[in-house]
Amino acid sequence: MDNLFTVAEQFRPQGAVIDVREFGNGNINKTFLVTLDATGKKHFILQRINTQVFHQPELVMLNMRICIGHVRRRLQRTPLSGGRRWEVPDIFLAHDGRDHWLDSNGSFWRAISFIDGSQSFDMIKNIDHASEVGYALGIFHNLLSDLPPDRLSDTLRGFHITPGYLQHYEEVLEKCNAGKSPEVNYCLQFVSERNAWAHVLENARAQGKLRLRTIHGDPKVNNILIDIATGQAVSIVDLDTVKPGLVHYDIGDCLRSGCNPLGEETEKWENVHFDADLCRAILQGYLSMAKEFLTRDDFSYIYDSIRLIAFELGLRFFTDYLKGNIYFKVRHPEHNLARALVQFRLTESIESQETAIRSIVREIR
Ligand code: GN1
Ligand code: MG
Repeated sequence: MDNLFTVAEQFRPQGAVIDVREFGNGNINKTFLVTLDATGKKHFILQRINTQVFHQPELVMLNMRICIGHVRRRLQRTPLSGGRRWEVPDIFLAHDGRDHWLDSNGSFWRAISFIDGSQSFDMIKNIDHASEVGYALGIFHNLLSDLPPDRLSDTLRGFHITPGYLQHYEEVLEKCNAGKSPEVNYCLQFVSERNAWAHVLENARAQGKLRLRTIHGDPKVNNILIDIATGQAVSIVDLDTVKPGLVHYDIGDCLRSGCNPLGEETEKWENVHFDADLCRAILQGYLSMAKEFLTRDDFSYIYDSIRLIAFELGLRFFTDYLKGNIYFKVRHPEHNLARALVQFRLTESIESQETAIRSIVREIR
């Protein structure tokens, strides 16, 4: 890897680079915060895209540009009500005018602006934070609701198609000889009991009940930036997975992340639970912006989407554990197993509250 300062300097910074340090907790790409000696903006974000995951990073950048351009035009025409602040990152160009830079090893780098006065949290803090997280996803879907999804490329084939993850899991399982610890047995059993149901969203899509839209793909709590001064959501970042999909993937992902107060990295997986009050707050925030474009069928699959995306993420972590930790970055060999246990425990908690969750959806739709 080239010297990080050299990489940062490729993006024509308005000042001398004085610091580059790792930033955030991404599981796929590497993210750095660059600090400049400048009178104007003092920071920007530098990222190395994991090209083992994103095989066509140029298309990731193109999707991002289309999406940012669309949101900017919409906001110019109709600013958010109440003069609310909403930001989209700027993409910095490299010296050759491109939106990325390849280093001598072929690593793919890009730079975007840092949203001033904002911060993000790995875990949900309280009810107000939850409703802001939901509101942010609602704004995002609302602002992109008139962008035809076929304008965007499919930059990550199979992303959130649960039956595909199941098939991959079966293939991995056949080849690996996982030690049969009680935790591994729990996971094996957990997946086998939900095999048939896991097709629920893709079946609904095949039946024409749900349709593709432009989605974020990864609207978890720490991708939503909160204004330090007002506590309001000001941006949703990590636009790598913006592509055609079901909004249900996003709704499910936002809720599985936002309603798990212990967070997805907790070591106390037995204590993980799904908090229905946080769920109500997130959905209230979300639906205040999304009601107008959701259909009756969309509403009827919200419960399944929450259960499914928690299950799916558990399955993805567990498969990666069985495969030897290829996809998600890990800090130790059992890390993906621990993450899978968290998501499966969360799924169980969601299942045990099905009636309550369905009635929350009915109450606020
Ligand atoms: C990955 O890299 P990061 O943290 O933004 C993953 C998401 C998962 C998430 C779980 C492209 O996102 O799907 O929900 O980890 N992104 C990809 O934390 O697979
Ligand atoms: Mg991401």
